[in-house]
Amino acid sequence: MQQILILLAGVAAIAWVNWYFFMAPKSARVATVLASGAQQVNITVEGGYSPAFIRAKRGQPLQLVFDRKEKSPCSDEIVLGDFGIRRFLKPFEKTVIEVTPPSAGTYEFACGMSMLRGQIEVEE
Ligand SMILES: [Cu+2]
Repeated sequence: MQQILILLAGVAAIAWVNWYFFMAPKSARVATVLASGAQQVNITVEGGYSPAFIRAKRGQPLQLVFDRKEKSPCSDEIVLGDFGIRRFLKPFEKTVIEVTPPSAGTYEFACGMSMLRGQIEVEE
């Protein structure tokens, strides 16, 4: 009996580890929908992008408000390759970049050197 309990505990622990590392959803921030119908999300830029995972809807304007709280040269530029956008982010200022994701899928954004990265998960 005791052996069965130990076995069950072991199986449960393995299942939990698998879930935690492979199946737990990446914590994504869902863009706020404004009265105008546009979607908006604030992204803090400081040694990375926070949040780095954003969830938004297809076909609606999406305003990415980059709030840069540093002057490290790494985050000088923001690049949204899928939208052909490369923009300078002024230190300690907010820069709004508006895009309209044309279709569902994953869109990436990164710094000018592709060291800092983020993703926009677009749903129908
Ligand atoms: Cu960089």
